[in-house]
Amino acid sequence: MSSKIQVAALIGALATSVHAHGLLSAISVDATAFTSYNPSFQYQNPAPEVIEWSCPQCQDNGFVEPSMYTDVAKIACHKDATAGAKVAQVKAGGTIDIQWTTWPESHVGPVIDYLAKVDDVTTATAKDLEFFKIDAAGYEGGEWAATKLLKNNLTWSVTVPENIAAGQYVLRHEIIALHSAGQDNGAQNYPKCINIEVTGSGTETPAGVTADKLYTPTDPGIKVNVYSGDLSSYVIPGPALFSGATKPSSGAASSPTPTSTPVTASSAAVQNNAVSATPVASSTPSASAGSGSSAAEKEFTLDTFVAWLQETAGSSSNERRHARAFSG
Ligand SMILES: *[C@@H]1O[C@H](CO)[C@@H](O)[C@H](O)[C@H]1NC(C)=O
Ligand SMILES: [Cu+2]
Repeated sequence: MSSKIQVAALIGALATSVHAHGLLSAISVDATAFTSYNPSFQYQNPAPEVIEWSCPQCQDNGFVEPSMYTDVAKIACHKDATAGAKVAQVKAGGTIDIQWTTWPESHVGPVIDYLAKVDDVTTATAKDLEFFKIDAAGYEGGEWAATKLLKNNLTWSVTVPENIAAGQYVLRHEIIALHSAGQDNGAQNYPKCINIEVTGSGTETPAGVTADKLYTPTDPGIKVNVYSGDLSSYVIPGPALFSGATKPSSGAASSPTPTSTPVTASSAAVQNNAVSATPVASSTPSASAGSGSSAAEKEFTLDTFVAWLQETAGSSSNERRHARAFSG
């Protein structure tokens, strides 16, 4: 059996067992808990009314891909999402804690938050939303924002800018997974939208852009190989951060642990199911192709190992990037 076939078999065997993306599990607005949306709501009558936008198509916990970036209905709040029926009140300067149900360790990338001001969030549609960026975290202190979120009990904290005008806003919270982003159309956007009503005496009304203007498939922060090169120069995609935004508080707050090579997993991330990639990877034709990213320098968990193998093998179909049973 050739080494190529062995690797392919291994990918097939492992990939089906390790991918599971998240939904939001909890939303806490100024310490008040709100119910998050679940795609199973579409089968309930009446469907629960929540502050999060509805996405019946999100049952696969899947993603929006770069080929959809110009389709505002897809990239704004996930595929054809519609406005939540409820609104959470929050003081300007207040905090929104967003918790995910789960997140695969391999799915590294930035975490970005936007606001869009609208008259009535409960009747807004995707194309009405003009987003300005209030929080953006990429690769800092040797760690991806998505990894910080994962370590922080799957939670990201967003601070509502103190000086923005009172009124209703859609908060767009997004993880962009970059584990396959070295390939064309390989980035994966996981946007979630939440209705809030900001109170206070702020006066700023930052200009925004509709979601179809946020990203392009070739942005340096979208089409990027995270297994090589200097990640500390990673450029977070999207428009500039609103000048009144507060520094991200959340996962970004603690434990900067720079590592010698950007792709080396931190020890905290290496769990009991860690595998050493060296024996298998040395039989992978492209594994030793320079640039400080050879397998010998890395330690993997099962999940990050599969992602790395897939990227190295150059597989490009969604089926390989994502076990069908879990994510589509
Ligand atoms: C993590 O989140 C879960 C679910 O919300 C909660 O029950 C648990 O107490 C949290 N753990 C920590 C360490 O905060
Ligand atoms: Cu995945």
